[in-house]
Amino acid sequence: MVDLFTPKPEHKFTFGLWTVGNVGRDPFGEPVRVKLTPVEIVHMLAEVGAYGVNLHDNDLIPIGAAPAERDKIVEGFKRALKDTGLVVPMATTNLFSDPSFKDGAFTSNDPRVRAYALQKTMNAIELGVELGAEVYVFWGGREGTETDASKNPVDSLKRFREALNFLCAYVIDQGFDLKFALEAKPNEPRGDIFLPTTGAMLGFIGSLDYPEMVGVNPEVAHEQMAGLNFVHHVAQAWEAGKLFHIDLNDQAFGRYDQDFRFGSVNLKSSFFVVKFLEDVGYQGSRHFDAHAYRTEDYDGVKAFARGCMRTYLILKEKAAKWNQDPEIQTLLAEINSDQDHISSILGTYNAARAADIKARSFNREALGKRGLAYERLDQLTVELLLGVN
Ligand code: DIG
Ligand code: MN
Ligand code: MN
Repeated sequence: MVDLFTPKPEHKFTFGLWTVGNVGRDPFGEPVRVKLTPVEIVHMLAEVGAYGVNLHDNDLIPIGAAPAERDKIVEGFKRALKDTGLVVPMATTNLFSDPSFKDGAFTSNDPRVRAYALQKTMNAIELGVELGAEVYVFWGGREGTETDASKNPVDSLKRFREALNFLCAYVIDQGFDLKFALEAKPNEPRGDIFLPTTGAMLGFIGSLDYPEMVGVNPEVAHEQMAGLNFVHHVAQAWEAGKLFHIDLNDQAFGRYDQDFRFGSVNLKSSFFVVKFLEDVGYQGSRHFDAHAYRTEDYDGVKAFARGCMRTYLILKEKAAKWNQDPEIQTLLAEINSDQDHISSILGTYNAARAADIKARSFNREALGKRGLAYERLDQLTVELLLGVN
């Protein structure tokens, strides 16, 4: 059935090979689904209506594969992309699965590991560029500690900065048209991961040699694991011109990284994420870095993928309704009214403005007594989401 909520390429919905290809292994159980080939995953994503597919290097090329095998795999993958019309907007490096990265990659205490991580990333960047990727994600899943006796956090930041500067310079030297997107996570698989939130990443980018090349890839679950408001983080990244990519999923607070289907836990915060992205005209991928419940077979995995995209589109339609709802918009106009025409004295400093503000008399009691009608506004939002208005 084709309806308003049927995904189309213009929606730019993408999934990683590792998401719908997740075989359901977890720390307490073995795989529950057979492993699909990357080509089978591409065809499954085409069947559910995705626009693109993302990948870590080793999602496609087995680690240690000979160049001839690598090229053969890439050719077959490119054929599947051509047959289905799917694109590869984003690529990244797996710097967390192989035991050599057990103590991190760029922040490892072993310079041989740091050098190997650079080599692996340069090769993975070449793979991503060959497949057409325009965004390159760095998620430092092992860049952290269990005991702070093991690493000096300042040295770790310097090592991470050195690696990113090196790789930015490599991309420039190769003439690649590629932007870097840093993805934060507070913990798991390490006890604590360096640069744990998108805010920390935004503060770090300014210290790099090529800050204009580097943005962020906020993930819903990762900010919510830290108890933070995801849309506030996305808004700060957007306002800084650094929202280069986004990982959509869902998460219950105080849990391990659940990577649930988008909108399956926090409907209201998912609504405000979609509303923000659509209101500002975000042009990037809507990437679902999520996976189906371990209970599911591949029909369930397809239902999971369809659910991510369908929920996004339903919330997109709700956001349009919210923006047109007369009672909501009237309330917002009242809430933001400039009753005494005060906004004219706010803005950039000048001596006259400072004198004017200092000379003003403000009725502090009246300001404190004003009712802001947020309860009514939020109830209208909830009722819109519940479909009663
Ligand atoms: C996990 O949230 C990370 C890795 O899956 C990947 O490096 C990145 C890309 O979305 N997200
Ligand atoms: Mn995650
Ligand atoms: Mn992610």
